[in-house]
This record gives sequence, structure tokens and C-alpha cells, in this order.
Amino acid sequence: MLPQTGYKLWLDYRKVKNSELLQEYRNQIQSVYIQPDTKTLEIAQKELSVGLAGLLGDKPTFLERQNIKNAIIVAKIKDLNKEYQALFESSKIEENGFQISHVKENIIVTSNDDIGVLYGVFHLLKHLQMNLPLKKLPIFDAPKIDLRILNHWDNLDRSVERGYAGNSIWKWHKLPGYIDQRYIDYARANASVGINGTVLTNVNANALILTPMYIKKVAALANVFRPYGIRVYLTARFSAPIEIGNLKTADPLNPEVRNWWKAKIDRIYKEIPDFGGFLVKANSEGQPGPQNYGRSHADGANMLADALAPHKGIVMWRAFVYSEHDATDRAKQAYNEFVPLDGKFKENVLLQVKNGAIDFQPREPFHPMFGAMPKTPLMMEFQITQEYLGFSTHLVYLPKLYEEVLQADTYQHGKGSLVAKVIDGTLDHKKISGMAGVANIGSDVNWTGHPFGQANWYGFGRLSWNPYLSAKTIANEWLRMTYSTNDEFVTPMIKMLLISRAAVVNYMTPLGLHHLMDTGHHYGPGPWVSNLSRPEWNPVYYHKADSLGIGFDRTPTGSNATAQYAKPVADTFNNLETCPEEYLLWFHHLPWDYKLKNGNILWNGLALKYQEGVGQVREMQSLWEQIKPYLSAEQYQEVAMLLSIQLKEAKWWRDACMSYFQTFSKKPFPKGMETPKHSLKYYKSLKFPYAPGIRPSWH
Ligand code: BDP
Repeated sequence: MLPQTGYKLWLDYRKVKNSELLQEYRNQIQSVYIQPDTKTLEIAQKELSVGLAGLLGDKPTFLERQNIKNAIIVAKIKDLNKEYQALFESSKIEENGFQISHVKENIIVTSNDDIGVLYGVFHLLKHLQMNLPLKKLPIFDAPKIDLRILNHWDNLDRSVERGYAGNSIWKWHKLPGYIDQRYIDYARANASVGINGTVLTNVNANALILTPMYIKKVAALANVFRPYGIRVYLTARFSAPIEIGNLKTADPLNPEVRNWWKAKIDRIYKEIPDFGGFLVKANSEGQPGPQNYGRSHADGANMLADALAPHKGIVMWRAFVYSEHDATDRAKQAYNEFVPLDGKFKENVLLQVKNGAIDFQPREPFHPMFGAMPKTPLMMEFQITQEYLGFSTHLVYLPKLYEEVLQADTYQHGKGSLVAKVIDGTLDHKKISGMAGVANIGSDVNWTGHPFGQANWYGFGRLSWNPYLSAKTIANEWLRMTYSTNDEFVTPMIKMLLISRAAVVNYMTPLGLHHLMDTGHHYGPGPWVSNLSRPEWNPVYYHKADSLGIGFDRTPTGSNATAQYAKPVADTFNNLETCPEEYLLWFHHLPWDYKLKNGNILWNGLALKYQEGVGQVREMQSLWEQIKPYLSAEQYQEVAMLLSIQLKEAKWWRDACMSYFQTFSKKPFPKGMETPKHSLKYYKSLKFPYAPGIRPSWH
């Protein structure tokens, strides 16, 4: 038997073990009707063939007629037999939505469009993979968010910024002639969770991707992805007209610049008729942008939007901006910059906003822009790759983080104005909606480095389809599809996934601390770092520890960042009685002997939170031991090794941070916290010059 490499992701289609259920499936769905008259339906047919063969042990029979019994009938509504059509026409299936129902001893998978049919097929296969009884049908489902997009921070030299799973999967040098099987498997995996777009290149963009040679390569990828319902997008470097167009300026109001982009975009659409559009990082961390010419973000975005509009392309303009020339709290800067522009963007512009106002920390309160731009479609940007979360070494189940943000209440229009409703566009009746995830995918055999990183890709896809799903539901699906349907396996594993996010928050940045990571690579702790050129790149900027206490005062006595939230939210955060303790030091600077809700003083409470994080990793280890019998030796061993590194590093975080903070608090470690093994000097001396994921120039 080949070792389980993880390459097949959640689409392993293992044979159903329960013999009664297997019999039920075999009796009812051994044959299939599908007319593969489009590429998408061909893919659906192939998936059914592979999936049913795996799950039932025998290849299904494909039939030519619909008047059959005990079969799966897969077709668009308009291609169903008249008698079936009548049943589905009235059910008003939305675009790319599907319905799976029992009709006259058959199971019908249908939709108005091919992609909806393909999604339905994947959904039916998931139902079987999870070993659910067929009587649990019918199922109606449709995506609640229009754009469900992966962002690859992949460079043309195949390095991946913040990538921890090997090189980029895009083999630019061999494209367009050579189509790697990975492209197909990637598209298939994405389609299985409803992801319908991919930005192929890094937000720190390279203008060369827009040259004819590269556009041909992009077109080849677009051709692979099209039948899977996936559109291709690129990052646009704002200064491209200068760099590859020989113009003297990239001023968005300059007619020559506008013409250059128009011609460039028209050319792209000649090669890629369904090109999705651009993702742009402008005037952020050294990237060029409209402000270089005294223009606003709206001027820049609208210029591209105008050129894309005739082709139905869109602009995703990133709101991740902050400036070293701006002395205001970094957490306030994006809001200050963009909220006054609400209503000024063209219809095909979305602002892409990170989940929190700083930068993909283990925990951040939701970004205040989410409650503040009723006239502009706001896309969520989550990070799937674990830049600040232990790379692909630590097991951290991110849907828990995503769920927390999506369920947060902005109070924009009173109670119940959830971030999820901002994102799916329902809160202010937006015409277009989107969610982006910074991919954790690379050339590693198992795609994501840590085998459990796959759950984060899967979970992002599911939440971009339906932002109201619970992290627990998603964990249950992924575990059953990927590993085993045995409850004795699934129950402890759900527990492990759900505590993993709390664990990382506790052992890295508890009680609202943030950005304590060491320089450049962002891997281990570096709370002492204070020597970087930009103040807001230094951890000391964020924790503000001193002899009196610790934390960032963002209330009206401090930076007043809380004023960017709706009043009920601001009031909750401002008031120490009501501020959730998980955000305490995000919003307040408090004395070391401040009394926490459980009666501990802050210093002791902080230490015990770090300790709790370490304890949670131990708990994850013991849960992993418990499910050993359900795994192959390799599967068990791989994660067991990673968990023991995670434990070691959780202790490292605790010991380094607490030893450093102790230089201010001057208090002893409380009972219950294990004593650090090394001196602060030792922790400060640790260096990781070749940690993965950073730009070569930063080494
Ligand atoms: C930060 C990363 C940096 C990215 C930046 C961004 O450290 O590599 O370029 O975000 O999102 O988290 O633009």
C-alpha cells in the first residue's frame, strides 16, 4: 500500500466501511445518468466515476436514459425529462446553486447552470463520504458570497511570500506548454468547496506578469480552471506603465496612463475572455500607488475599474495601508484613509479589508471599517497561510478565528449587524460581495505543509460559500472526509481542532497582546524588538510595557481608536467592566496589579494564560495519542512530531515573553507557571536567518 501522502486532500473517497450503509448506497446509486456535453459536465462525470468507485468499491454504470430507477440523474433543469423539470422549475435555484432530491426512486442533482451541477455532484459525494444516509436528502444550497477567492502571494521566481509549504505551484518557466497535473487537482479541490477565483501573483506585485509572454502563461492556467468555475485574477503593480510601458508617470488621471491600462486590459481579455480583474496593493509598505501623484485611492481604483468595466472585470483594492509618516495609531489609519471615500468608488470596485486593523494576528477585534462603509462593497481578507501563527509547523485550526470575526456584531444598523452580513452584502444590499483567503498552498506533497493546514483551506472555502457555517460543522466535515468517519476518531479530533486556536492565542499573545513576533520572519517571540526603522514595525509599539503596566490604550484617554466603532461597540471596549478580557490589552494600558475577573492580578493572570496555552498543546498531544489506532503509522508520526515541536515552541513563547515582561513588572512568576529554562539573554540571541516565507532581500 502506498503511504498516505495527503495529496488527495479531502477527496480521498475511501470505501464505506459500514456494510449496511454500503448496501443501501449500492442498491440506490450504482448507476448514473449524465450527458457530458460540456467540459464542466465531463468533469462532473469523472468525479462521480472516481468517487463512487472509491466509496462503493465498484465503478458505476453510466446510462443513456433518464427513465430509470435507483440511479443518480445529473443534469441542468432544462435538460431533465419533462416530468422532472416541472418539479424543479418552481424551486428557483439561484446562480451556481443546486438541489439534490429523491424523485421516483432516483436521486436528482440539478441546477440552472453547469457549475451548479458540478457543485451539486461534489456535495452529493461529500454526503456519501460522510456516510450520511440517503434519506437525509433533499439538499438545497447556493453560495451566499459572489467572489470566493484565493490570493497567492507567489512570486515569478516561484518563491512564496509567507509561504510555508514549499515553492509556488505555478511553474511559470514551463507554461504555457506544460500543464502540470497539480493545476487540475488544484482546480478540482477548489471547486469541491466552491472557490471560484484565484489571484495567481503576490500583492507585492511584479509588473512583468502583465507582459505578453506572461499573459500567455496565465491564459493557459485560465483554460485549465475555466470548466471548474474558477476565474483567474492578477495583481497589478501601479507603476507598471512606467516599468513596462515606458511612460514617464503612472498618474491615474493622466490620459496616456489611462490609455495604457485600457490597451493592456483589452489585450488581456483577447487572451482570457473571462479574466476576473485585478487585486491591488497600493501606497502600502513601499508599493507605488495613486498617492505618489497626489491622487486618492479612489482615483487609482476607478481608473482601473473604468478600463475593466466593459469586460465585466473587477478591482479588488486593498485597504491594508499604514504610513511611517503618520504618527496616529496604526490601527486607525486604514479607516481614516478609506471611510471618507465611501460612495466614491466605481461599481466594480471592492475594498479588500483584512479581518483586523493590524495584521493577521492570532486574535484581533474585527476591523472597524466593516461597520462604516455602507456604500462600498467590502471584501473580507483572511490569511490561510500561518504567517503569525507558527507557519506550517503549528496545528492551528483557523475556521475558529474566521467564525469569531464573521460573527462579531458591528452594530452598524443596530444589534445583529454581523460582519458576515457586511461581507455577504445583505446588510446594505450590496450588488457584489467577496471573501479572499491568502493561500497556504505550495509544492509540498500534501499541499499545505502541515497536514492539518488542509483544514484551513477547506474551511476558508466553506465559509466563503456560507459565512454563517460554524467552525465545528466544518471540522466535522473535513475530518470525516479526510481521515475517518468513526465517531471515536471524530469526536476527540473536533475537540483538538477547536482548542488549537485558543492555544495559539494563549501561548503567543494572550489577553489582547499583539504583534510580539520577531523581525522579518514573524516566527518566534521578539517582544523586546525596538530598533526597526518604522516605529509601528516594533513590538514595543504594540505592548507598551513599562514599570507601571502593559497594553495599548485605544480608548478616549489614548489613541481613541475605539471611536471608529459604532457607539455600542466602542462603549463595550472602552469600559473595563464590559471589555472582553480577550481584548483587554488591545484596548487598555493597565497596571501590573490590575484585578482580572477571576481575581488574579494582571501579571499573574498573564503568566497563567501563557501557561494555559502550553497546557492546551499538551491536551492536543494527548488527544492525538487517543486516536492513534485510526491512523497509519506515517500519519500518526508526522503530526506527533509536529505537535512536539509545537509544545517546545509554546514554552519558548511563554518563557521568552514572560522573562522579558518581568524586567518591567519586577514580580515573581506565579505558582502554576513553569519556570523558564533559559535566561532572557538566551531567548534574545536566537536567530533564524533562513526562516521560510520572507523576501530574499530581507534575509
Ligand atoms: C504582512 C506581511 C507582508 C505582506 C503584507 C500584506 O508580512 O509580507 O506583504 O502583510 O498583506 O502581513 O500586504
